[in-house]
Amino acid sequence: MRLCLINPSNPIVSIVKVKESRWNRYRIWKPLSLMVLAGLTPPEWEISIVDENLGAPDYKAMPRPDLVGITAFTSQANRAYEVAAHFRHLGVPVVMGGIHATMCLDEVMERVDSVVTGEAEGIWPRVLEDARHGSLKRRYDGGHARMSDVPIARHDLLATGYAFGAIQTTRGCPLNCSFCSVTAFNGARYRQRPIPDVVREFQSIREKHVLVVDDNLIGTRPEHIARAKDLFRALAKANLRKKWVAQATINFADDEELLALAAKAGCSGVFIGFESPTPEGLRELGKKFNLLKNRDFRASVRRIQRHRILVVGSFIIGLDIDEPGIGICIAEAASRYGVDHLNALFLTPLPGTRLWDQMQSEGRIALDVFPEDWKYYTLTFPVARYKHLSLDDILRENIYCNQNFYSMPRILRRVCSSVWQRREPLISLVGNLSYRGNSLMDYKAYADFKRQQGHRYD
Ligand code: B12
Ligand code: SF4
Repeated sequence: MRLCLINPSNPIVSIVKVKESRWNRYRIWKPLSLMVLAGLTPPEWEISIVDENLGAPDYKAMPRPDLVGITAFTSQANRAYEVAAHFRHLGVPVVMGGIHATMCLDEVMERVDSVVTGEAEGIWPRVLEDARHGSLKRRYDGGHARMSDVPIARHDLLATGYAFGAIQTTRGCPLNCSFCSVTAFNGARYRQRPIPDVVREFQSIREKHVLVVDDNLIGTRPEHIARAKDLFRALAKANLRKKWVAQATINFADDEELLALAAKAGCSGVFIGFESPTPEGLRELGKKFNLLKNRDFRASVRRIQRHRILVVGSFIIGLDIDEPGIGICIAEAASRYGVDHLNALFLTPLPGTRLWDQMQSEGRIALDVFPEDWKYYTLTFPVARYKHLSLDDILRENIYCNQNFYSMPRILRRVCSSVWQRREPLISLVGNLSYRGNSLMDYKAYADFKRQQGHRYD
């Protein structure tokens, strides 16, 4: 039995429009979900994994699979349906799962043979068994998995040549920020994989650099932080010789022992969602953690960087309180905090979030012809009507924000300070130049976007 697992591309997020380009933005990150699914698949299945970010293959020339499994974030849904249609036309049954299938069940059901909602661990073997007997059901639900059931992902089934391999050590988040789908999908309970499983899987990853995909690697409670320390100790002891980056909340900076252990275990960078430069903005987003009284963001960032860990700060443009001037305000805040890189994204209502419910009830979703419009749900296009910012305003604010933060003098200042602080100046330079390059490309993307979609914001 042949199983073909497919991660569809989103042509809009390619850096260059040539699909086969090596410089596709998402070639950097190795997609994890399908490697996990492969890890759950019994040996009688011959598995191939296609990541269309490496270039869409000629499906006609491939041996005919007995079953196709497709994953998709919302922004990949359009292409997912094209791929599904191709295989269904050949009579090959198609199963789709992942975040989009879970949040937009009815839409997906119309376009594939079978949908798996939730996490796959508890249900995938049954789906395969049914497929083998030609008795696939229209819908399965995996719910939330037991973390000891998460298999060692089949990292060997995808090509090398990604900048980062990927691993997951925890799922779920209790914080439930209004714009984020993680609590809705993975639940509010913070669930941790057994540490020996994580170490074993880390050892099986071939890439030298790894993205730990956890939404918050250190969690929120003292017992979560104690577990993170145990994990870091175990990774250091295993002497993996790998560098990894992760996502965490700003409380990562509050524990010197945690930082020292993370660095010793190979942590070289951390993504932190600052989200808004103002307390009103944080309240609007429900980002309670960043609202802790007396938090000195600059000192927190500096404490992390002292351990030679780069800090990437993420901010959102387009909150109800945001007015013209917000772009520069974010760039100034990010420079004041001293982050190494800034990632500014548009507030985007993703299906299944509280923000989606609110914007939909207020009739503020501008790009709402689905599934066609999903391709714009990359957080790099403004898909909604914003309270105090017209389409022109919000695009301009993002451009001003990046122009300010990634101006050559500011880049040089950051690189010099990393020389001075003896922290990877080369990585800082390359990272800053590549963010600057990406943002320059956004200008053209925005012009095209305005020409094609501008009338829908009136
Ligand atoms: C790592 C990551 C990335 C990596 C992705 C690498 C890759 N190609 O996979 C990068 C940095 C590239 C990325 C980019 C983006 N991301 Co992202 N990302 C994540 C993150 C943190 C982890 C994903 C992951 O690997 N999880 C681990 C795997 C094992 O879990 P999983 O994917 O859910 O898979 C399980 C189940 O869903 C199910 N399943 C999945 N697929 C299938 C298929 C079948 C057939 C079956 C049966 C089951 C099944 O089984 C798996 C095992 O249980 C998630 C948050 C999260 N907790 O999931 C956000 C998340 C997926 N990203 C999100 C977003 C919005 C984006 C971006 C649009 C914007 C951005 N700039 O971040 C881009 C879009 C990329 C694109 N191609 O268009 C949203 C998606 C919401 C949505 N409705 O789509 C999430 C949920 C975060 C959030 N804040 O809400 N992301
Ligand atoms: S943005 Fe981060 S902290 Fe907030 S709910 Fe999502 S994963 Fe949790």
